[in-house]
Amino acid sequence: MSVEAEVTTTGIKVELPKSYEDIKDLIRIDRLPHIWCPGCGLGILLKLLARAIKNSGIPIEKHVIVTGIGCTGRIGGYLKLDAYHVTHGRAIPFAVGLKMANPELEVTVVGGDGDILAIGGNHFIHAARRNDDINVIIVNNFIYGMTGGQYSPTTPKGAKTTTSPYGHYENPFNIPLLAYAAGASYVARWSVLHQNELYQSLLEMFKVKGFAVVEVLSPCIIYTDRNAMGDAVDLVKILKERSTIDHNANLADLDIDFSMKKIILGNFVKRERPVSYEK
Ligand SMILES: Cc1ncc(C[n+]2csc(CCOP(=O)(O)OP(=O)(O)O)c2C)c(N)n1
Ligand code: SF4
Repeated sequence: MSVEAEVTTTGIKVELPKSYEDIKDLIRIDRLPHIWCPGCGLGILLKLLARAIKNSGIPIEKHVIVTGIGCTGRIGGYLKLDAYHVTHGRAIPFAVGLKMANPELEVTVVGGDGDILAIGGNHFIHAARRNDDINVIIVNNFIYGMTGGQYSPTTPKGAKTTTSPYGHYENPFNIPLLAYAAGASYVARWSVLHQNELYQSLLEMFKVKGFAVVEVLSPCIIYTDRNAMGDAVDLVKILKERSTIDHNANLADLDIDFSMKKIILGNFVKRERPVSYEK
C-alpha cells in the first residue's frame, strides 16, 4: 500500500510505503529512489528524523540539516526543508556558523563515524567543549561505507576492512564517553532497530540547549560482508539480541568490541552547562 506515487527525476515511479503517511510532506519523493543499499539502516533514520522534526513543536522552516560526505551525508537531500550538503568533515563548523548567525534556527548535523570523528573529529570535540547549541546525530556503522569499507575511528579492534584486511589493530572511540568528556549536554545511543526509543531520543535532542549527541548504531552490508557476519539483517538480529538498555550505565563500559557481545543503549547524559555564546 502506498501513499504517494510520483515519477521522479530519475524517471522511475516511486511509491512511498504507508508508514510514511504522516511525514510525506517532508520527503522529497522526486529524489527517490535513494542511493542506499538494501538492508542499510539509513532509511529508518530518515523516517524517524522526519517524524521527530515534524513533531518537535519547532516550525519546519526553523529546522536546518547539515551533512558532510558519505552515505549518511545523503540524508539531508531527501528531506523537504533547508539542508546543506557540505564538505567532508566540516558539517559541524557549518552548523555552528549557522547557529551563530541566526540563534533561532534548530540546527542538526547528521554524519557518519568517519565524517564526524575522523576528518571531523577535531570539530566534534571543540564544539562539545564550547557546548555549541547544535545537535549531532552520528550514524555509527563501524566503517567508511561510501568509499568501500575503510576502517574508521569506531571500527572494532580485530575487524576486517579494506584497509585492515588482517584485522584492525587500533582501539575504537567510545562515542558516548568521548562526547561526555568533551562537554556535551546530552548524550544518547540507540540503534535503528530501537525505533521508538530512537524517535523519543531525537525529540529530546531538539529540546536540549547545548551540544546534543545521538549515536545511532546502523548496519552496513560492506562491514558485515567483510567480517562474515551475514547480511545487514543478521547484524540487525545481533543488535536486537545483544542490546541492553541501561540509562545509568557507567560511560566507560560502553565500548563495543568486535564480538558485539555487549551493546549498551540508553539516554545517558542530560545536564545543563552554559552554551558557547552565553556570558
Ligand atoms: C576531503 C575529503 N576526503 C576524503 C573524501 C572521501 N570520502 C568520502 S565519504 C568518506 C567517508 C565516509 O564514511 P562515513 O563518514 O563513516 O560515512 P558512511 O558512508 O559510512 O555513512 C570519505 C573518506 C572526501 N569526499 N573528501
Ligand atoms: S555502503 Fe553501507 S552505509 Fe552505505 S548505503 Fe550501503 S549499507 Fe548503507
